[in-house]
Amino acid sequence: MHNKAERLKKAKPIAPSSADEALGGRLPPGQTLTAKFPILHEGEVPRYDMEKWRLTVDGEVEEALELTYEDVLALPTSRIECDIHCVTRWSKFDTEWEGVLFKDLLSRIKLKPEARYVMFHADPDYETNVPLSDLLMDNVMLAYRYAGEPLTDKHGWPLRTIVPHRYFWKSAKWVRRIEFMKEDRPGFWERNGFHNEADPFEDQRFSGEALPIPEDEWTRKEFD
Ligand SMILES: Nc1nc2c(c(=O)[nH]1)N[C@H]1C(S)=C(S)[C@@H](COP(=O)(O)O)O[C@H]1N2
Ligand SMILES: [Mo]
Repeated sequence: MHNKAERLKKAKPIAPSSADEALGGRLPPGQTLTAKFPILHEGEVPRYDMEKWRLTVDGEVEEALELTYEDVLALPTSRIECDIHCVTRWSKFDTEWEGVLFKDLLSRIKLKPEARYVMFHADPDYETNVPLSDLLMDNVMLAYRYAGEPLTDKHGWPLRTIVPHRYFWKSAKWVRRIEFMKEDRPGFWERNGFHNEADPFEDQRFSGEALPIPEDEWTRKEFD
């Protein structure tokens, strides 16, 4: 008697089968939404003498670059809005960043044809690897402002990367060197049991057996 559309119109609203549906498919599996901004890193927050600070771009490039902070600020500025997802199970929606799109930096560099992967080197002694093809998207950036303010030191001032479509450990705070590579090489967490690709929507957390991270661990960290 009724076609499907009619039936749907008459049906009482039903509870979404999962919280994720209510969130419009934006929350990856196993993640919890937070409004606060957790602060996570290994080691101490670095301090800089900005006169001496440089961003090095090297590896499979025709000519290596050494950029001062002024050089970085003089590159075209863009603004992005994105959701971020940490492997310790927190996600934060609608974060706003300002900085230089990776593809705008790339347009200033002559890559060697062999360049296919990138290692981001950061303080203190942090590395993370991403395929070059992944960095060409419109929302991958070297950020120096968050939510309309300069980055705070704990969130990566003076410069951090934002790679929104990968778990947040792929977004290096305090980035100092961008190395283009022929072959892929694992970074810090990638060598320590975490997934090389790290796609939150594919639940790519670990390279082997799941590591025992307590589900509420992130709630005990520092926030702002
Ligand atoms: N240099 C550096 N960058 C880093 C890390 C780190 O330990 N050192 N931790 C990563 C991880 S695991 C996460 S979740 C995010 C946290 O960024 P936030 O403190 O701004 O939330 O930074 C990433 N970038
Ligand atoms: Mo993380």
